[in-house]
Formats: sequence, C-alpha cells, structure tokens
Amino acid sequence: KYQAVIFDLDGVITDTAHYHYLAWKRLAESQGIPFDEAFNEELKGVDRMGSLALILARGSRSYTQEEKLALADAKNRHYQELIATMTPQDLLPGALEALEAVRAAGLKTGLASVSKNAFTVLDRLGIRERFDTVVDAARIANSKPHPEIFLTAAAQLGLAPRDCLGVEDAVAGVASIKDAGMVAVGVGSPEVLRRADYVIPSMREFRLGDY
Ligand code: B16
Ligand code: MG
Repeated sequence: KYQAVIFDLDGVITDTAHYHYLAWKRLAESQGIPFDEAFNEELKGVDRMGSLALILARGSRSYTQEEKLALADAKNRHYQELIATMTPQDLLPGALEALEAVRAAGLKTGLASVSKNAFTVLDRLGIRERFDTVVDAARIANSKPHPEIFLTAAAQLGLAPRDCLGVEDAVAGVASIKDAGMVAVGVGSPEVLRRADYVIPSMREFRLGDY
C-alpha cells in the first residue's frame, strides 16, 4: 500500500524532546518567564527561532534581534551539552524495531526533522544508515506545521505524498504530514493529536500492517 514511511526524530525515534524541554526551561526562567510541560507541547516540531519567539511572547519586555540570537545560541549550547551524552540506549522503545520492520516489508525509510542538530543525534544513536533519505533544517525554508519538510522527503525518495506514511508526536508535525497529503500516525494522545489518522501511545505499538 505504501512505498515509504517518513519518521519525525524528536519524540518518535528518541526523546530529545526532553532535552529541548530542559534547555528551554532554563532559558525561559533566566528571563523570568514561567515554563512548564504543557507549554512545551506547543514548541514540539517548531524550529529554534520560532520556539524562542513563542517563549518571549509570554514575557513582559521586547528583545532586539541581537538579543534573540544570543538567547537562541545559549539554549542551543546547553542543548548540545545534553545530547553529547546520548548513546544508542537513548533510542525510544520500539523505534529500531519499527525501522527494521519498514525495510523488511520492502519500503523506504525517511527522516523529517526541523532540528539543526538532527545529524548529530542520528550519529549519537548510530542509526544514520537506517534512513534512505534525511531532511533536516538545512534543506527547508519553512518549519513544521508547513508541509514542506514532508513533501521534500517524499520528493527526495522519488515518491508521491500519497505513497508515504508519516509518523509524528507533535501537533505541528501531524499538521505538516496531513497538509502534505499523507496518512499520519500520531505517537501520543488522541486528545492532543486530533488530526492524526491513527494514534498509538508509543512506538512499541507501531504495526505497519494496521495503517
Ligand atoms: P534545533 P523534530 C524539532 O525536531 C523539535 O521538536 C523542536 O522542539 C526543536 O525546537 C526543533 O527541532 C529545532 O531544533 O534547535 O536542534 O535546531 O521534532 O522536527 O525532529
Ligand atoms: Mg517530534
């Protein structure tokens, strides 16, 4: 039925979402802006400067472009310190099995991550070779929820969007998949991932034959 499965990275293959959370929390609190898990949900799948803009909008002062770049850089340095300790043990349960199952079924594998650190994370996890194509921040102009990233992944695989299944944990990511014209598997809660065609609680429940 499908010819490829295109996976999100953060929150699907590995829990870098937690490291982003820790790094943004420290940054937000340094500016006197409260930060919690619920607000963090809105940042998932949103690129670095977009996330920063959402955080600073909750504060009371305005920032120059120079200040914003310095804050984004401070967050990224903290985030890079956190991911430097990652190992293949940090693959989410079921993620490797899902990648193996997709290739065993004769389908291609793709990765769609708006992170500028995507290749570092893939290398830390030891899974770069498991993807037939990777689209990261360097290849796109528009972050999720825009469909560009999933459309680019399909194009790089030489496939039409309808031949691809997308897998995402974020509201913005599911929107990107759906607006690209693909079927979406959400990983998380159905109340949050309302636009997903199927929702599974974790990658442990990923069954290619069910979609
Ligand atoms: P960076 P994904 C996204 O990755 C994260 O979900 C999001 O929280 C983060 O702000 C974004 O990458 C940018 O990351 O600061 O490393 O460039 O979910 O698309 O794999
Ligand atoms: Mg994600």
